[in-house]
Amino acid sequence: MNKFPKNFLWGASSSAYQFEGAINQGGKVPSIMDKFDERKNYPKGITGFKVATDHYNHWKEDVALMAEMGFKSYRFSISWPRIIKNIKGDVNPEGIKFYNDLIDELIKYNIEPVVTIFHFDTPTFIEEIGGLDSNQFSNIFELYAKVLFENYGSKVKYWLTINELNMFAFVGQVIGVISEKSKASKWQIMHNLNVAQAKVIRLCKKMLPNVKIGPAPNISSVYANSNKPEDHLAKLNFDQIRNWIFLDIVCRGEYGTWFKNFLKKIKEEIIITKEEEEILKDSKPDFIAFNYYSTMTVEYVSAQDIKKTLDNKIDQHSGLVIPGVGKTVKNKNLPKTDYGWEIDYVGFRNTLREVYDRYQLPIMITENGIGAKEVLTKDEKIHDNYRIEYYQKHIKAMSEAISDGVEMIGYMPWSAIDLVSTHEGVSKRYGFVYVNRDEFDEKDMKRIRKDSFFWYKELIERNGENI
Ligand code: BGP
Repeated sequence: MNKFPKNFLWGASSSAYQFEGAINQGGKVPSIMDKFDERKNYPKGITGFKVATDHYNHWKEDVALMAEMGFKSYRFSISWPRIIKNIKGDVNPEGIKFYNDLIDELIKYNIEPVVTIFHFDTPTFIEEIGGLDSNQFSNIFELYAKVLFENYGSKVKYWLTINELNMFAFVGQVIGVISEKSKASKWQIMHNLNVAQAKVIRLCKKMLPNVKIGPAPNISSVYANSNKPEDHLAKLNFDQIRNWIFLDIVCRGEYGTWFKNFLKKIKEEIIITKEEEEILKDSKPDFIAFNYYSTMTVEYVSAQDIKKTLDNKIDQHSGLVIPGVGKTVKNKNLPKTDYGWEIDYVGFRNTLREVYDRYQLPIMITENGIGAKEVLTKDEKIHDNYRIEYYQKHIKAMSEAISDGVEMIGYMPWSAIDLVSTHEGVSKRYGFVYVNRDEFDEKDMKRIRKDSFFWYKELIERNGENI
């Protein structure tokens, strides 16, 4: 019982713009993230992404650390603006070489590369065609993906389409992924991304029939705050809006009836062409990858009352309010991280069960983890027992989901090495390896193994047994 499969992909994750830095090196063109910290609503006192934790100049050392931990896989994203130079689609050879070298180095250590095609860092040249608002977005995205498939298709067996397409739609402004110039509704942006995702899945199947590709949304069980029937209804509706519409469209090829009616009710329209309908039907994934941090608890509030009850912290896990449907509330049964995210390992098992029951596809976890403020001890150590405890409980919950019957391929928590948070700076640390820099003092970027590094290494050696 509770056995992890023999070839289980133990590893960890990162994303290009949060890890690489080097925004002006190697022929990279600007991305929407390069100047995120110069926007009016960017929180004060925290760094942006210009230098990040300088993986671009430390990649060999970083891969060696992953190999030392015994990683079987590493999930990272390719930076679109490092690969493509302009709207015409001209390719940057230096960018191609950077990821070729990285992939070769991983393979040298028998680490399976798991590649996210697009993780938030839209090149600014996309604005020339109207950015994510435009129905041309999917064509430009497809051209970029083609370059990746041509260059890395023989070496990369696992591809992920778009990171957290659902968070793009819901908290895009907070995590900086939506341009300030954008005018389209969140639902139209969601749809444009869904079409882009479908086109790339279809292209992948055509060009690389032997590799596997899947989506990577942020999914979590939703609880009703009470046993009031209205709260249960809010839960069912939030399930749809937060989770299922994003997986239904990619796994079943269409938006469900509830969602179509909901759009009519709120007088929102998404423009879907006949051609898009066909593409969406014709592009099914091989597996589901998802990111899991926390569950969501909701209650019903009427459309009239909703303004009075707004929670002012809006991010990936709180502050979601949908008029006439309900709003997120705190779950008093759950402890929280330093940054206020609820910790729910039983919820992890529940979420795995729900996703598997609904779609019956193998599952890969591409993010899970705890963000914490950490300070080096005098002898340069990080005693992160809270992280060990967090992972121990989540991995145990995952092993229980396996004995419940869920088919799991891999676990790649966030993050391999410290990097910069989407909107809370570099002090919100997630890695197994500490990087010696502060918000504005870049110091020496020295890599230092945390206590969790040694714990995870041992866990991988035992293939998660006796967790
Ligand atoms: C997910 C994103 C990641 C990552 C993580 C932690 O939503 O896919 O890019 O950053 O959350 O979130 P944060 O950086 O906001 O702490």
